[in-house]
Order: sequence, then structure tokens, then C-alpha cells
Amino acid sequence: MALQRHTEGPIAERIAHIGDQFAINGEFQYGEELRNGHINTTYRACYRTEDGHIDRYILQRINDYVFKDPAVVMRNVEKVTRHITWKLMRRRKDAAGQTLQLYPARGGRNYIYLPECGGMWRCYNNIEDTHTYDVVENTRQAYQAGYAFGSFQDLVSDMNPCDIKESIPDFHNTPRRFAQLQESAEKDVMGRAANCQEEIALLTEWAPEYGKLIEMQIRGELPTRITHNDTKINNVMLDEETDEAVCVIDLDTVMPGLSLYDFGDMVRTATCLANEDEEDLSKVYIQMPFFESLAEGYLDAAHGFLTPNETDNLAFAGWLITTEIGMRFLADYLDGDRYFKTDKPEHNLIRARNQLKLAQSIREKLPAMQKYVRRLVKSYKK
Ligand code: GN1
Ligand code: MG
Repeated sequence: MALQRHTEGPIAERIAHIGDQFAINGEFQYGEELRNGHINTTYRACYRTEDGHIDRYILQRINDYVFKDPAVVMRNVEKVTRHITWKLMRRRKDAAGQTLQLYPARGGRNYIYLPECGGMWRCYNNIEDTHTYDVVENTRQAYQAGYAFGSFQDLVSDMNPCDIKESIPDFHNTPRRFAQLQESAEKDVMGRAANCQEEIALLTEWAPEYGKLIEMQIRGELPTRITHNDTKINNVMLDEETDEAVCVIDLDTVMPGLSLYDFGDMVRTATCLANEDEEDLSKVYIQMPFFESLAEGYLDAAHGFLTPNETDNLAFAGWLITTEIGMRFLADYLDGDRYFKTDKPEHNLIRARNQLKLAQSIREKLPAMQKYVRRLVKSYKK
């Protein structure tokens, strides 16, 4: 669907005003609102330069309800984008347009606080000639998504983990997320708990398994790495013509974490033909060919650095992270939809049910998934 272009009126004025704070050359032409993501507000702004070129930029407000300290987020993003640019430019001279870059803002930082526009804003380049998908349509795209995030983990693998701060503590701490859900159900501030007893019962039945990965990490059996932490399929930019992965975006949750969380979130969003808003649950289940291609793409990029404990848990992580996002949607439904943007009153409940259905289907397929990954891992050793 084509996006609405705002050339004049209050939205265009707002976008032009925000763009005016950054190192952008040219005359404002129009702005568009990009509605991807549940958290931040994002615009694309288009400018005509003196020599007649059209340049596009991404303007984004950091949600400070979700990110309590946006300056920490920005310091992480600065370090990660510069490190990746440094690495890619040494490989290819023209690499700068193929990865995220921050533009300087008035006042000497890469971001600016604009109280009249709701908070902290930053500006990125628009990665041209690419597109994103909300759901994968074929195994090729699933492979590319896996490859893109595997390559991302590889690109940041030589950064110093102490340089990157936790922007949201316990982001993928599943036992913690479950405790928060229980608290929300107990408080029941909206009087909604009665509507989701079945979901809470299922999540309670599965609870003994939530600590598996975090306990392995504490025992030193899984390495802490710098990871993306939000590896949704629509965070991968693919070449418009070839559908080859160009780069990954949405770096706000890059933090020290487990590689398995990244892979798990890919399983959640790149193996099902329906997205998390789908209400017809008969459409929500894992497609094994997509999982196989995803694992292949990821391992093609990452097999060199992953340990056996990591590859052994790739399938399990798919179930764990899908379940975890399900419980987060449910907790937000109980809390009154304060965290995720919603379009309707039951939106978070719909998403929670959808994710639990997907988690159930992944759970049934775990032995087959595990078997496939083992075979793949073996093939690299030959
Ligand atoms: C949020 O905004 P978006 O869509 O990139 C969330 C992720 C969830 C996702 C569910 C910071 O990401 O953790 O997996 O929604 N991001 C944050 O779709 O909480
Ligand atoms: Mg995100």
C-alpha cells in the first residue's frame, strides 16, 4: 500500500521542523509516516538538493516509556553503527549507504530533545532500493533473514561488550517476564484477567522451562555476546530487485545477550505465513521449510563462531522467545495497553493468543527442528 505523502499541513510542518534540526541539505518536499514497529514513531522525509537530487531520511522519536534512558540507547546505537560502518567501508568503498548512519543534530549530538514534538529525535539515512516484509513469502526470504542477522552478530562480535549498556534490563529474561505477567494478572487493573484464564494456565504449565537458557548462561555454558534482540523479519532490509539481505535496522535493543534470543525471535517471525495480528488461528503455525531455510541462512553466516551448546538450543529458543513475546502481549493487555501500540481494545489479547498458538505448534515440531539443525551443523564439519 502506498504511503500518504504530506506536502503541506500540520504533519508536513512537524516533519519539516524535526528535519530542520539535522545536518540535512536541500529543500523539504514531503514527509511520510512509517507504521512499522510497536514502539517508536517514525517518519520519512524527502528533500530536493541544489543539484536536483532527491534525498530521503528517516526521522525517529525514541519512546521514553519503553527506553527509560534514551541517551543510553543513542550511545549504544552510535557505537554499533560506527563500528559496522568502519568494518564495511574497509571491505567496500560504497558500503556507507548500505548500513545505518546517524546524522549530526543541532547542538553537537546525534540526537535532539524537542519537547514540542514529544521527546528525543534522531535522523538516519534511508536505505534506498530496499524493502521489508511483515511475513515471509518464500524460503529464499527466510534464508536471507537468517543470513542477515547471523552476519550482524558476526559484524559486532569484535566490539567490547563493556562498551554496550543494557538499555532495557532483563529484556529477554523469560522467568522475569513470567513473574511480571503473574503480577499483572494479580493486580488486574483493567478487570481483564477473567478473559484470559486459559492463556495464563498454559503459560503456567510451561513455566518450569523458562529458565533453561538463562541458567546455562549463569553457569557459563552459553557465552554472552552483543546481540540485536529484536530480530523481527521486518527489521531486515532486502534488495528491492533480488531480495538479497542488505542490512538490519532497529538497533535500539542491541545489548549484551544470547545469540539464541536473536535466533528465537527469527523463528517467531520468519517461519509463519501469518503475522502476530492474525486472528484466524488456523493460519498460525510453523512452516518447516521456512524454518529449515532460516536455520541454513543463519548458520551459513554464524556457524564459525557458535558453540555446540548454542547450536543445540536453536530450536528450543524458537519456542521460548515466541512464548515470551506471547506473555509480554498478555501482560500489556492486563496492564491496559501501555507498552505496545494498539489499534483496538483487544489487540494485545489477539496477539497473545496468536503467539501462544504459534508456540504450541513450534513445540510439537521441536524434535524435527532439532534433527534438522543437527544435520546442518554436521555438514559444516565435513
Ligand atoms: C517491539 O517496535 P518493534 O515492533 O520493533 C518490541 C519487541 C517485540 C515486538 C513484537 C523494545 O518491537 O521486543 O518482540 O515489538 N520492542 C521492544 O512485535 O520492546
Ligand atoms: Mg524494535
